[in-house]
Formats: sequence, structure tokens, C-alpha cells
Amino acid sequence: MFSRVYRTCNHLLMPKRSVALHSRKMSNNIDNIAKVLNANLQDSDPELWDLIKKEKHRQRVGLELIASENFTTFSVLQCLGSCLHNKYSEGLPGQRYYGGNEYIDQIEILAQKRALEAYNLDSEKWGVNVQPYSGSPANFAVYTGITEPHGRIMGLDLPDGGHLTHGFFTPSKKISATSLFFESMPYKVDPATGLIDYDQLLISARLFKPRVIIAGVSCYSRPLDYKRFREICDEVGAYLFSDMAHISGLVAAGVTPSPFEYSDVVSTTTHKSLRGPRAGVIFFRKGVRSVTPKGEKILYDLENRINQAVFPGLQGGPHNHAIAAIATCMKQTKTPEFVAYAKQIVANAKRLSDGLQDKGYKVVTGGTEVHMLLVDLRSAKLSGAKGEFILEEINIACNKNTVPGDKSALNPSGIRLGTPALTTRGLVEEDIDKVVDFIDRGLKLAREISAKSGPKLVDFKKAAHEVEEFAKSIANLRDEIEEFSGKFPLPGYPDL
Ligand code: DSN
Repeated sequence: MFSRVYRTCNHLLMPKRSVALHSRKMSNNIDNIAKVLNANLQDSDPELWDLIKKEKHRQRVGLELIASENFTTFSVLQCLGSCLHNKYSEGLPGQRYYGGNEYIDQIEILAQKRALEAYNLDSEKWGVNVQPYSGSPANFAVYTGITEPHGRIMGLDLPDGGHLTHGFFTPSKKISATSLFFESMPYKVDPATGLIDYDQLLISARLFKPRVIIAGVSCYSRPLDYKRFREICDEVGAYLFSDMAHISGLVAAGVTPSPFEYSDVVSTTTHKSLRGPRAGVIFFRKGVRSVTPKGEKILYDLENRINQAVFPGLQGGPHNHAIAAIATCMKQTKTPEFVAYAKQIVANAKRLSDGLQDKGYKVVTGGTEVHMLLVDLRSAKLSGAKGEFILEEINIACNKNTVPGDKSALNPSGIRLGTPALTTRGLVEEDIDKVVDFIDRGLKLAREISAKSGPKLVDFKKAAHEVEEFAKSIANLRDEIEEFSGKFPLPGYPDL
């Protein structure tokens, strides 16, 4: 005790000159600390700065057609880079395990309120958890909350357009933890139409008796029939869990059917068509679930189960910077600009689909009503991997994807294309015509290369790089695309 007081007060015992020296030293020290702590990344870590700048350049000069990606707004980036990142706040607003959460509580409550408003939900009937770190943890929390270990779940098979976290496994391996810790049985699309086979789903569900049926997709270009899902769930006594990650921006804007009318639980990521931060949200029903023939009301008990599955079940401290960013992105969805944006996403996807079909490409299901489409490259005598590779070479980003009827998920025959990111940059239908032309020219070049290289991807890549004529065509096309895409603005910090 004495020594602490002495240390604190010892400058009082110093001669005047020493006090001045001490104060100067202290302030130099503080200045130095501030300099280190506030150093600009450009100065403190030029190597990393350079890589980030290169990535920014790649985003600017390329055409981003990955259906799940977007360019978030500057306001969202400001939240993500804010002091909120520093705070721990395990628990829910008003019930935290740490102090100092006065403002964090208000921010989380604001995010909850705006998330409900974004989807016009009545807070008496729906609750929301805005803490999931992203979509995969959100989905795992849903299963953890509403079913027991090894409880039965049914989701669309991944090769048919479902997501990993909808219970994906292969004959030789349980790939997703959602198939390892829960018993999963997939349902499929009809290979002839590419559309979900609801009749077969009902037959399988009657036999499998799942606790949860998942209505959600990662690659599917038509609205889901949530009413049909509800009827199937009711017949087998399952919860209907809708994962609207891909379409949540379209749902908020009212340009695609909403899952809320029929679902018990809805999850979403917030960074796809919603254009917010990388994060996840779970909505759950509250109030009356059903009424018995005797008139007794059975209430939902999802609120505690889901909240506790998120924390302390699966996560620790919420990412408060992301929660603030969710709050602001949910606010943005209520603006006329966002509604216009969502409509344009769909208009652009339709134009892309029509344009490619006009050029002879086969689009699965014959088109799209949402933000994405799946092109079957068997019609162009190419594999998905070759298509993806050549498009990447010319600065068009997309991903290879299985198409209905593919034998192996390892060798997919299609490419998935989506328009949320390009629409954010301001492209409209006429610009999409140009994009169609670029894709077509890229894929035609891929066919020429493939004709020379043979079927193997490794030989194809080698020929693309080493045969002068091909390398030159790729470079020319890439330059043309860079010039075109450079005209469209990219939101965010200028360099980062
Ligand atoms: N990777 C996202 C997608 O492409 O659907 C989902 O996790």
C-alpha cells in the first residue's frame, strides 16, 4: 500500500527540474504509444497494405458474378471498423456477463428492432437473435436449439442446389457437421426440370419423420413453395426452417415470396443480396404454435432454446461491430433506393439468363425469377471447372456448380452466376448485354482451348497460359473487361 502511494506521489517529492523532466518523459512516452497505436496500416504494415490494395483493384476491374457476394455500403464498413469491435458482451441486452454494455445494449436492441421491421414482423409473434457470426453458425444453432443430438433433418441435397449446412454428406463421408451431429436425409430436384420434387419430399418425409425440414438453397433460380413445405411439415410434425440467406435482400424489398408466413424459424446471412456485413441472423416464432381439439393453446418455446443455442451453446462474445452493421443495413432496406436495387437485381439476372439462352446456352429451369442462374455448360461442351477458370482469367468471377443429373459433385457441369454485386455497381440491363457478350466470348475461347488441350483441366490451364495465341486472346479480353468494369463505381474506402 505504502509503496503504491509512494510511487503515485513520488513526483511530489522531486525537485522542480526533475518534475519537468519526468513530465516531458511521460508525455513523450504517451506520444510514442499513440503513434504506434494510431499508425496508419499503410505505414505500419506496407506488405499487407499492398495486398489489400491489390484485392481492391481486383474487385474494381473485375466483373463480380458470384451469386452470394456483394459490395457492402460505406456505412456498414464504418460500423465494422468502429470501436464496437473492442467490447465483450456475452449474454443478451440487459443480461450481460460483463459491465460497460450500456450502449452495446442499445445497439443490439436497435438491430433486433430493425431486423423485425425489415421483414414487417410483429414483435409479439416473432423474436430475433442478431448474434450469429455468420450463416453456418446460425444454422447449426437452429438445429441445436430445436432438435436433440442426432435429431432428424431434411434439406435440399448440395449437388441439387442445397447448402453444406443443410445436412450434406456423401456416400463415403459425413462432410458437414450438420450431418455428423444430426441425422440428415436429403431431398432432390427433378433431374428433368431442375425443380424441387415436392411429391418425393413428402414421400421421404413420411418415412423419415424429420424433426426439421429446411427450405433453403444455395443454387436455385426459382422461388420456393413455402406453403407446400408447410403442408409437408404439418403432415409429418416437423418444424419448417427457412434459410433465406441468398434472397434475404429480395424478401426485404418484397420482390420475391417471403418465407415468414409459413415458417417456424428463418435464418439468413446479411452480406448477400441484403448487402450488409458478414454476419447471421435467426428469426423465431413466438406465441401460439397450435390449438388442440379441446381448444388448449400450445405455445412456441423457441425463444430460449435458440438464444441459448447461440450463446452459451455455440458462441462466445457477440461481434458488436457486425451487430451495429446489421442495424444499419436493415435500416437501408426500408429505403426506396433499396427496393429499386432489389428489383434491378432480378431484372439483371433475367436479362443475363435471356441473353445467354439467346446465344445457345442452356439455363437450368429455363430461366430465373431471383438473383441467380445456373448455366449448364454441357450444352457448350465444357466442364464447369473449365468455364470458371477461363472466366476468372478474363476477370469475371463466378463459381463452378453441379447441375441436375451430374454424377459427381467433384466434377460439376455448370457455372452459377448472380447479379447482386454488379447491380450494386450500377449495371442495368444494357450493361448486362455487354456482360453476356464477354461471357460468351470467354466460353467460346475456352472451347477452342479445350479442343486443342483435350479433356484434362491441367492440360487446359497449361494451354491457356502457354499457347501464345490463347494467352494473347485472354489478355485482350481481360483488358477490354477491365476498361468496361472500371467505369462502374465501387462503394467503400478509396483504397481499402
Ligand atoms: N458460400 C455461400 C454460397 O455461395 O451460397 C453460402 O455459404
